[in-house]
Amino acid sequence: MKLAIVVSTHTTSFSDVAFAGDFDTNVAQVAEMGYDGVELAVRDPKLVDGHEMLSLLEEHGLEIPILGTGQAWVEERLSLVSPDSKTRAAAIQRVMDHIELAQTLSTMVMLGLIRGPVEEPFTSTRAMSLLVDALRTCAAEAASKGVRLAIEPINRYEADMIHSAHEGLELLEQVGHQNVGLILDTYHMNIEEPSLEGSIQATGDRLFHFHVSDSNRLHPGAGHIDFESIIRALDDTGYRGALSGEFLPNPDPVTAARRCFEHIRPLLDKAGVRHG
Ligand code: LER
Ligand code: MN
Repeated sequence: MKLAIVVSTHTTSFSDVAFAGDFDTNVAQVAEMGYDGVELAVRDPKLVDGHEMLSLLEEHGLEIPILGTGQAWVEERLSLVSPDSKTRAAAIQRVMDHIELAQTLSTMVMLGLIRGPVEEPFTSTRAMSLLVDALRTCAAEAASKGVRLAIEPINRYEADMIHSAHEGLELLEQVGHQNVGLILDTYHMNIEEPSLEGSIQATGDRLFHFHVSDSNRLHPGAGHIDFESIIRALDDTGYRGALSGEFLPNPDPVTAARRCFEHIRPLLDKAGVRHG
């Protein structure tokens, strides 16, 4: 397992990203701290030159486990289940753009907040059916480009649909494409899952990516989540992907990132699961 951290490619009002200022400076700092990779939070892939991005990150020895899409919802209100058909089409097109960038960067695309809320006059049944259709369209396009998609269950206070691993797995069944899996995030899991370790086991090989954040949305080590036990569960289930730090930038981005690294990295070493 490798240790990564979320970095926004552009400035953003998205609050759960530790690094959202100048991209080159942030990437240099993250590499200097010893991280293995950066999860790129990208509002609009058209603003990113994939080849330049690859050479910059290669210079720093950083990998890209996945591309985040949530800013397209937070900043532009693009939603895969909007009652407005033009907005839905724009959201699907945006995911297609992320898929194209992911192909250049040889990485995955995550689908969290861009799924969108259930808005009037739609019912949750109608929104779920649109979500399944949209995900099938995106999954087929991603499969043709050799890209995997990862859906993130998000807690009930931040999202209307797909709160738990169980609901995520049911959605995967409906979508019916093997290149679609789940991201689990310890912050959301702490709110929604009966057992964090049990849900990791239940997700098994459909677990494509993993977010680490403590129970209070601060860096790992600032709350009461037992990351040693989580890492053991990930290892037991055969997970070999990355752990990405996604937390509030408190007391400041660099201190929060350093504390995450100091908390998680020794646990990966202790468990003998770090492959850097
Ligand atoms: C995004 O990965 C996430 O976890 C959500 O809480 C959006 O902030
Ligand atoms: Mn997350």
